[in-house]
Amino acid sequence: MTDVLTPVLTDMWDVDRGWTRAAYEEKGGYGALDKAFAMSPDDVITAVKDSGLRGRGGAGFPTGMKWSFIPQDNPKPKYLVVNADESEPGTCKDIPLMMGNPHVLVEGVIISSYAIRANKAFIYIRGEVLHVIRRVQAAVQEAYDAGHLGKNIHGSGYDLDVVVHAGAGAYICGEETALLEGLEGRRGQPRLRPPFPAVAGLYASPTVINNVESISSVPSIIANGADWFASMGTEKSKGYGIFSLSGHVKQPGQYEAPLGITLRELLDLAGGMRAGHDLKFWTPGGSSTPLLNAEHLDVPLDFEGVGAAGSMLGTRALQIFDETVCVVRAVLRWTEFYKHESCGKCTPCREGTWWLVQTLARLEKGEGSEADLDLLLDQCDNILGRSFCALGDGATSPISSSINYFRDEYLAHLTQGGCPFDPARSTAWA
Ligand code: L3W
Ligand code: SF4
Repeated sequence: MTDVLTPVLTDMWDVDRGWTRAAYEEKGGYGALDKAFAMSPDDVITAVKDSGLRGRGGAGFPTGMKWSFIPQDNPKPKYLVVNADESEPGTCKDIPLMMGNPHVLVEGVIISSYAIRANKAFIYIRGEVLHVIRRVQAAVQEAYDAGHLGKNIHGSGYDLDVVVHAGAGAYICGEETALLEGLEGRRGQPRLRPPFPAVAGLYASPTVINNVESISSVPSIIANGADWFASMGTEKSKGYGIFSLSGHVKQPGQYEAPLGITLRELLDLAGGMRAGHDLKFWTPGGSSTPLLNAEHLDVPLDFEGVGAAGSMLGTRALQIFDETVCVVRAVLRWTEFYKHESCGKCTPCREGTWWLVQTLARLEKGEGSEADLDLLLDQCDNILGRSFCALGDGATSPISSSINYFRDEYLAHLTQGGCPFDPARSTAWA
């Protein structure tokens, strides 16, 4: 059994008014700032590199390495941008983190900006969550009032301003370059990479973009040391993270644990599956990550373990489905989401997601033929690796993985002339 650690990121969530500066400071918050200011910016980057922290937004790129790509001989201003556009279906970790502990994010922003020598940082929050925007804005204001932000922070000679920006409600703006377009006031569509943002990002200047949870992990690394962080997790996926469990579990919610924990262990923490039901399929990291099934209960939830099982760790958004759910209907629902959110820039995704929905909807209604399964896989092949950004690739993940594990269920729709889970057609519906 993996040791479940003392909460770090979630430790303020149950504290009375834990989102206030007073409560955060009472627990030692903002203590890592002076420790960081006593170090050179390069030493802060080295500490984050040594900790092994990898990006918590889905891709797992090493955070310290990303920071070290910022060219310091470039005379342009440097920027830090926090990607708080959490919109991946099932993903619900950054929003509760910002609600429960906004100051750990603000402290992380200050230390990270100092490390890359940025004097301006942006926190880009998805526009639909006005309550979160207000909470983070209030925390930023409190940090200014206490001298944690602004000029000559803590007498260090270092200046930093933070802007909280509300997005306009497009999933694609979670893609880092579409986010930058949005921040610059343009329509949110991805840019060609390279150049990566580290070289030419916001206003064509060197920019680090990191997920909320990545930046919020930085104060604990500086406060406790890189070795402390690296002592948790697995060999190549260090540290802890927030796993969000939703769906058919007794206690859905966010569980903070070292990387490498398994679904079986997380289910123990969440009270198990709802009474009388069994696990059928699940996503390890949101709907963009290929589905897994009950055979994968003991897969270590780290980048390598989930990869070896044929999926991706992604955002650690575990959506859990029991045997009462029709996988075809679930996949159709996700695919409609991708079709709706496709930004339209490239043909494989813009046209392909439309075709995927047509074919899936036909199958779900029992009106297709077995050849439609091959057609679906062919459509996926024409999107995967041919799209401009990861949205197109992600749209194919639930389809190809569900056909792999549940081909018979697709075929049952054809033999039964519709969804076998429909109460009018079957007793499988609970
Ligand atoms: C400089 C290089 N920088 C890579 C940087 C790059 C980025 C980071 C990772 O997609 C995934 C996606 C979703 N020089 C660099 C370099 N970088 N090479 O490293 O880059 P990349 O391309 O591997 O991934 P990405 O574009 O960041 C993220 C998956 O996560 N995902 C996420 C879903 C959505 C949310 C949300 O709700 N906001 O997180 C879930 O699985 O499908 O595969 O910073 O610049 N040579
Ligand atoms: Fe836009 Fe989809 Fe192409 Fe990405 S893959 S650029 S979301 S059309």
